[in-house]
Amino acid sequence: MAGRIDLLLKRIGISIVCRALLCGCSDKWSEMKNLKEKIIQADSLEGLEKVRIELFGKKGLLAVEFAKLKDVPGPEKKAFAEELNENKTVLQTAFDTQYQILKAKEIENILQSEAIDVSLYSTLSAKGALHPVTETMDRIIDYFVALNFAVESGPVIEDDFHNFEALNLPKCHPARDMQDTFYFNDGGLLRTHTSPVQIRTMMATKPPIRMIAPGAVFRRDYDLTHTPMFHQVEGLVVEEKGKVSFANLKSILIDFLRYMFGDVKVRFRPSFFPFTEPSAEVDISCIFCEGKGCRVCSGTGWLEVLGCGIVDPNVFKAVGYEDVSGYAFGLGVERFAMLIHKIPDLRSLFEGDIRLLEQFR
Ligand code: 2U9
Repeated sequence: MAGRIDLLLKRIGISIVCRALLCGCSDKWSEMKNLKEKIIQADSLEGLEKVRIELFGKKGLLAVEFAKLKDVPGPEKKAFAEELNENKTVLQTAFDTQYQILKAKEIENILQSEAIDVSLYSTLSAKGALHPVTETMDRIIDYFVALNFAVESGPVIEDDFHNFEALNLPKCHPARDMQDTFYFNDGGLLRTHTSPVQIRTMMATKPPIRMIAPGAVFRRDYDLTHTPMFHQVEGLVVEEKGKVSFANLKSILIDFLRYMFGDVKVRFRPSFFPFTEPSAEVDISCIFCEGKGCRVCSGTGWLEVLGCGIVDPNVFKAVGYEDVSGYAFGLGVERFAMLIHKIPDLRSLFEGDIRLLEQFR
């Protein structure tokens, strides 16, 4: 043991005199010597801390010895104090050295126990994936961007003019009930479609216009196929009067729907929207039964996917456009995502259940 102490003391550069002091020359210091042994033998930081308290603590050995100084007779006081201080230095150095040794050991143990073998093969993968609605939205946007449509956005909190009035939906118009609205007390509302973005774009720029408006919209609806918040992509093309026709609208939408759903038949059914005249609803042949009739298409062989029409002149009047014609269309992104990914309940898209999302990795 004396050999080990000697070795350590040499390592920490303690003087021969001090070693003599600590290595058992004086009985007076035997307790300190024991504590120094304890320091060197401490094999954990907790153990070392206990020795520190015994030695350097408020009521520790050194404090007790220093307190005795006042009772040492005058001629011996200086030697006593010097010896005490030298011992204190030696013990402190021994303590610091042992602390560093034990701390290094502790770090080494942590590094070893927490080491990750990066070469190990793992079947567990926490790879992320785009939400099916985002992915479908991106695909739709990509199509129209490739055709040089600008992508526009606008506020989600709207006013009556941009959401209804300018779109040929005057107050008390029964068609307003088609889109049950969330209102704020000050008359503001959550937009029920992205059409106000087209109104704002037209009011801010001159024709021609070729734009899509993707974004979240809000309606008071909640069932298997409706959620209070969903996403739309609407499109608008405005040109000089006579330059666009329903034929242009048909051709672009047929191409778009085949890009989204593959080799489907497309049909246009006459319909009504306040902002377009004439208007049509657009169906594709059922992608589940190829038009034979199944549960998803309610036996009809057709799936309704979007609405469209020639922009009503009243809309152009509201934004101050003259001598123009245009077409517009609108679709629900969730409906597209449900059909593409065969998701039966729309609400599952918004539950944030990782098991659903994992299927789209
Ligand atoms: C302006 C002029 C015309 C946008 C249009 C539809 C037809 C349509 C629905 C599809 C499913 C909404 O999400 S959905 O419920 N949309 O059928 N949307 S025409 O027409 C416009 C828009 C803006 C200035």
